[in-house]
Amino acid sequence: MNRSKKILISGAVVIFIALFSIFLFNIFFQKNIPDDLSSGIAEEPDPAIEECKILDDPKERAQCEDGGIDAWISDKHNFAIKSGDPDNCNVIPDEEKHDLCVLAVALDLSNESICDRIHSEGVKGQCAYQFIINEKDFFKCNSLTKDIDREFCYSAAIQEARDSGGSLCPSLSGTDRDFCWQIHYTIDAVEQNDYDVCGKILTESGKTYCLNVMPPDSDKDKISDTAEITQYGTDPNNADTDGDGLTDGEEIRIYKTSALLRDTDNDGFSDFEEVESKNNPLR
Ligand SMILES: [Ca+2]
Ligand SMILES: [Ca+2]
Ligand SMILES: [Ca+2]
Ligand SMILES: [Ca+2]
Repeated sequence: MNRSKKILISGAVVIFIALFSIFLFNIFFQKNIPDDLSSGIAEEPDPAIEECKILDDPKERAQCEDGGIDAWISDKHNFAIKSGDPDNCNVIPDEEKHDLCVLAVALDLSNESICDRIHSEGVKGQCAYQFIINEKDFFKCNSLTKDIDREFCYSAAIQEARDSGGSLCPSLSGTDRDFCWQIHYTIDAVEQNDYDVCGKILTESGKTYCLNVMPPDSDKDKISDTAEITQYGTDPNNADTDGDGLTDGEEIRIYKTSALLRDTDNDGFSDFEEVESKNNPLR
């Protein structure tokens, strides 16, 4: 084989290897390249639109695919309420969402009999419960089976009477009356953020209930732990932070003196001494 033939063959081999490498590289690259690089933007299916597939009616499905399933359901709710017809909820295939749609119509029309069209027992109970709460009738609350529901119901009835400037409690008797005052004063205590209001409740269990509803006050100085830490800088575990004989609660709530200084006005007499001797501890 002469020299020029050798060069020709080596050249052909080099070209072959180069072309084969490009071929292999292409196969590898096509396989491993992420979809979104090889075909532009990724086509991830939108789950909200995927869910629209459960709808048989092509018109509804198209409407659903427009904004997703949640927007579609919300549209159906609004339409059912606007039309005042719970049958318009029937287009919603998901049982619970259908039921909630019917519940919304029942409440909007204040028509309790519509609750009967709800399929699931859970939502049906919720519908009836809502009507009892809305009636704000102390005695009807008794028909609720869960303690927490009954309490909420009583509170709604008592609050209603308070809002119209009166109190429901004097019209009741026996344990109903005691319970009514317990709720009434607990609402007052929370509203006024005043632990003393709980003391107006006659039964011991009622007082405890009220104090449990109020925010925790570990040292019982009538300032909540949170307020001591974040608002006043006093010790939540010491009723008299500055040790002057007046509790943190008395200083902050009654005498407006500093709960951190024994002698707020720095006149040589402690806050306690001035309060005892009826002098002004502030000047
Ligand atoms: Ca406290
Ligand atoms: Ca304290
Ligand atoms: Ca003090
Ligand atoms: Ca003083």
